[in-house]
Amino acid sequence: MFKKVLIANRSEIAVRIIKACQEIGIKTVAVYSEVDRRAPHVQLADESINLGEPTPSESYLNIPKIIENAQSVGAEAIHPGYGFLAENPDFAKACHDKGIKFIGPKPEIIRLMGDKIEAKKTMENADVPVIPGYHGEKQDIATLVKEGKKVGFPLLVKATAGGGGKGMRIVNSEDELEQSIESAKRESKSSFGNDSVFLEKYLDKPRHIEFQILADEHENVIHLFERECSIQRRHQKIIEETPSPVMTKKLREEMGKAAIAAAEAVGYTNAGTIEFMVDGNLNFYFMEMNTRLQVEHPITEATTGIDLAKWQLKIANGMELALKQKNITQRGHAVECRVYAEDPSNGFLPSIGVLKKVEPPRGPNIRNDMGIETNIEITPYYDPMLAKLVVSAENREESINKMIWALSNYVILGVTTNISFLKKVLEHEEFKKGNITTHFIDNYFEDRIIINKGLPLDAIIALAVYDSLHTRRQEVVRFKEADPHSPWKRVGRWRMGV
Ligand code: MV4
Repeated sequence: MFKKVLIANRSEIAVRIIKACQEIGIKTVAVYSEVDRRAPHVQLADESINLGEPTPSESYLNIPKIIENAQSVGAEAIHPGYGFLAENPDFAKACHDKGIKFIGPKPEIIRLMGDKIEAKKTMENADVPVIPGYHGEKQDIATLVKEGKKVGFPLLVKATAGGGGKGMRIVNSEDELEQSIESAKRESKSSFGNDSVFLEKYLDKPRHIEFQILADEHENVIHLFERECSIQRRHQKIIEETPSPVMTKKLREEMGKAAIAAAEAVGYTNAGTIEFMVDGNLNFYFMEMNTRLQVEHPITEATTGIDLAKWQLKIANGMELALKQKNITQRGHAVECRVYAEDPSNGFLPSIGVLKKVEPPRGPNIRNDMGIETNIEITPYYDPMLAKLVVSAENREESINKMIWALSNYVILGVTTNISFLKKVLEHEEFKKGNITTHFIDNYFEDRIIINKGLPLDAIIALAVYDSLHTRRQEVVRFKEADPHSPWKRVGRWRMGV
């Protein structure tokens, strides 16, 4: 096994990966920027390296700095987590060129999957269903307009280098087509430095359902079932669950087969995710492949008992998958909520400040993946996700109710969070019935959500102080009564103000 691994990331995912390494006996090296000096991932790691300025390009995105440091501390491998450098083929290649194992697939596969047109063509050739549309080489406006008319309306224009809604346009009729293509191209050019686009039929009642796969370096590929990720806000997932409420045994078998075919088509290795769109008639289509460990991986771990982060390390070290598809089973139901430092009553604006108190809910089958703790400062430099809360139970209804309980018992003071908003989504009748699409939040919620924010922070602190004093006084009284020699025995009813 590797003796030392560098984790090129921060927050909860860095913590998650460091723990996986430590369980196998691998020494860990954290990297951090100035503002993360005291962050949990730095405290937990065996060694840590200061990357300097907090700006991502200076720190967590700084390829030469990270690689030089990995070499100087003697790390044999780098785990990129998600985001930052996780799907950057140049980084994977740079690791490889310096003799450092990149924990993920080969650079060429990351590059291929980053090009959405090439990815779709590859999948089409492997008989994996893709969303009907135009994903050809020709990028002149006349060709795109002609092809768009063939696709029909409504359609979507999407950026070839994109993902996550950037450079995307909905086109409802022929007269909007040319303008939408041009503006999608402009946005793609400025966001990705590449103006290539493709066209897709706009699916009705779409759901985002993805399959987790694991592939070793000896041509074994397995899938670990699906995750339902339709609950998104501005193309950010906020609640994920498994199994999907629409999944049937037959559909799961078909989609699982397609997911494995997709991975095999490119000679994929390590952990990956095949994203599908499923329409209202349960037709499924390949959308894209994520070549990383995902934010929502814990719900798969909770229902299969398989540790994905540890398998990433074992696979990267050349180990063969001991797991056979027929032996992988799913038990119960799991839900994940992403807790963000943002204000639902103010357009979900990020909220910054020092965390005065962090006390997550605890209990059986409750998992908290966190990169925060009391006294940590939330700055504007990075993603405002604070933590992930994952619960599991026997079935969907129980795990939703458990999640509502857990969110109700989550204490974060110092910044505004989306916790009350998450609860409102889980309490929605249509959500409870499993009637969800990628447009659920847009359909049922406004951008400004009136939420009972509770008491102001000062009042909460005053109450907390009062409460702790009150508790101590009771303890003193109990102590007094238990011990006949207590000095309190001699002071009668007089007490200091404790
Ligand atoms: C779609 C779609 C419907 N049909 N593709 C792509 C990026 C992802 N974050 C959203 N995407 C979608 N792709 C086809 N063929 C619906 C979405 C979609 C969406 C589209 C427009 C406006 C808001 C949306 C929210 C979630 C998903």
